[in-house]
Amino acid sequence: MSVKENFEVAKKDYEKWGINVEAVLETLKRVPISIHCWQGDDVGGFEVNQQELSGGIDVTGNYPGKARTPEELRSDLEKALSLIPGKHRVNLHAIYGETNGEVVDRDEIKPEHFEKWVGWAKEQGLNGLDFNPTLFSHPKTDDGLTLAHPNKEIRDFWIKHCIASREIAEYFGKELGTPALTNIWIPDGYKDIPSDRLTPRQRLKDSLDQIFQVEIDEKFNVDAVESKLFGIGSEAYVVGSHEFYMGYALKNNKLCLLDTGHYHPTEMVSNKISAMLLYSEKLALHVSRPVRWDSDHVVILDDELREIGLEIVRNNALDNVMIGLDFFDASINRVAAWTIGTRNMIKALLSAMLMPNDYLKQLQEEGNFTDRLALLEEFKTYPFGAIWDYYCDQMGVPVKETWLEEVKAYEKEVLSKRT
Ligand code: RNT
Ligand code: ZN
Repeated sequence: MSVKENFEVAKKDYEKWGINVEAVLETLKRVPISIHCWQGDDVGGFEVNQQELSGGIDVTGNYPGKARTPEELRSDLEKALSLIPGKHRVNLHAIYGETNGEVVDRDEIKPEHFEKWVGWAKEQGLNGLDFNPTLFSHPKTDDGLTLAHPNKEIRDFWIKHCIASREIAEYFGKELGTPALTNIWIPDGYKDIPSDRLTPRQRLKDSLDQIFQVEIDEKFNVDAVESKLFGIGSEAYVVGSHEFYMGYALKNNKLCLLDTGHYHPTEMVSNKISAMLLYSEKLALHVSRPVRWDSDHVVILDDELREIGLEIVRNNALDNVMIGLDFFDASINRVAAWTIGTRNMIKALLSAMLMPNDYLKQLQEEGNFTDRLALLEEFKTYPFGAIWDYYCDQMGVPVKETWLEEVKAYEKEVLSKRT
């Protein structure tokens, strides 16, 4: 049977439950995922004085073919984008600017260093660009502290960097007609039990206040702050914890960015979305996959990803949750990593849209937990794959695993020639 024939049969199963499959696919088309550029080169960036990755994050593996230049990174992104259905965004970090061989320190970065990215985004018809100041992999982060540093000069340097970053994002927003999300994540913390948890947090709060004092129209830039539980070298204490940023964001009208790898192992981001959206119109995600000490494995279609999809979809929050990805794996083909993770994110949304969500809510309200559990389980084996395949086909991207052949060909022709 063809993709279309399979679809027609599968569609009937969903229609029995009042699910309008065609309408679902129309909605799905309009959901942008912000794809992180840093999977393509192991969070290296293109600074002239490139520093080793730091900040308590790590990339393991040495799969050949990582992008060495902005051109290579854009070409790899284009390949991945051609294998992912829909119109998406690209998320840049400050270290991905292009300075023409000139040394430009982080406090001096300007929109002009990102002109090529903007030109490329237009040419590719991207949904938009997002941005992140880079407060790691720099001599001024050597002791693991940035915006909470005891030394004012160091704090001021990073404050300047964050303001410069927001201005670059503003430029993206103006050029591309969609606000860029600027997400601040800092590594600040301590390896061992602190003797003062408060003072660094007071300093971080003050630094953020200074950064956000510079007003930027929300039509062009929206700010987010990302918390973390621990990192390598900050095992005992992280200044920017969840409570810290949740309080800060709510009080100052900023977005909380929840990274799914930044919580205790049994603490789920899916459970936080409905709670946070009661108090904040919007929130942002870094969808990732924690595995033991690492928070950044490639996203797979696991229970938590599906649950995140459900929470966004059944609460009508597609316009309220800015979905971004954050993983980096250097042990597999990097274009494949992007493709796998992003396709999975979209699959999770689609599978959530193909559930009788209103009826399931009603069953819960009526206390009919038997029917609820039975249906939730039966829907797991509904012919979701046939709908997904048809969607890919309609969107002009490879169906099923055929995308892998394209990645292999690209590896042979392009990636394997890089040394
Ligand atoms: C680190 C944070 C942060 C980074 C990126 C590169 O734990 O998740 O978002 O992964 O900024
Ligand atoms: Zn993150």
